[in-house]
Formats: sequence, structure tokens, C-alpha cells
Amino acid sequence: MRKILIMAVLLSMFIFTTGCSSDKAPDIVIENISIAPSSMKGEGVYSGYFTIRNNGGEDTFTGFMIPEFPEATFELHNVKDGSMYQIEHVNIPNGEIEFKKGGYHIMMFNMPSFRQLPDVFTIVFEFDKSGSITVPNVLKPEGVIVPTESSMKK
Ligand SMILES: [Cu+2]
Repeated sequence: MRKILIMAVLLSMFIFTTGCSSDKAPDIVIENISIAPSSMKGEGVYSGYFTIRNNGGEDTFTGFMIPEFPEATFELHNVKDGSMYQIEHVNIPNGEIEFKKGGYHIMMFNMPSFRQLPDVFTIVFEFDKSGSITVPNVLKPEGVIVPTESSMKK
């Protein structure tokens, strides 16, 4: 009887500890966003590069949208053997993930042409656990970007 009780206590301690570590909330900041017109795909298509820094527990990057351009469509991409392909999500562990040429990046289609693009627009990044993270002052291609402080969670 006593043995069973001890086992039960140990088991509950084990569950408590493991539960704790995996439940740590993500703490995500999106930095250094740069948008570039796609060289291959023509007018109105852009690639996006940035760094996602996660100071907390694991999360998943699932997509994004630009409220100023409701007609546009958006994709997450990765690159393998020099060819890019669409992916559904990107796992974001504690630490930093760089979205860059030749690796993870975002793609925007059916956007205004380069000349018609406003100087500043908004990107809303979507995460499984963190929800929407809005970066309101993304500069048009070749611009400089986005202070960390302006990333705000809704
Ligand atoms: Cu791509």
C-alpha cells in the first residue's frame, strides 16, 4: 500500500515537471524585415526575409497577411537544391531562425507593382500559440526596417 502511494507521488511529480517545461509560453519578436521584388516571378511578386527570435517556449509560424492588400495571396517557402517550394508551417524553437535567401522565406503574390507600392505597410504574422503579431511599419522593397519595439501582440 505504501509503495503504491510513493509511486503515485513520484509519478505526479514527474508529470508536473515535464508539463511545466513544455508549457512555457513563447516570446516572439520579428526583426530586420526586408522585402524584395521577386527576380523570377515578375510584377507584383515579392519575397520577404527577416529574423524570428523566440525567447520562450516552442511555437509554430503558420502564415501571414497584409491588411492593406486584400487581393494578395501569401505563401511560406523553403529552398531545396536551389528550388523553392511551398511549406505549411515553420517550427520556431527557443532561439533565432533566420528567413533568408536560399532558405526559409515568405512570398507575396498579386501585390501592387513596385511603383504602386506604398512606402509603408503592415504584415500580420500568425503563430499557433502566440496568435497574431503585427508589424505595422514594414518599408517597401530595399527599405530599412522595423524596430523591435513596434512588434506588438494582439
Ligand atoms: Cu519562394
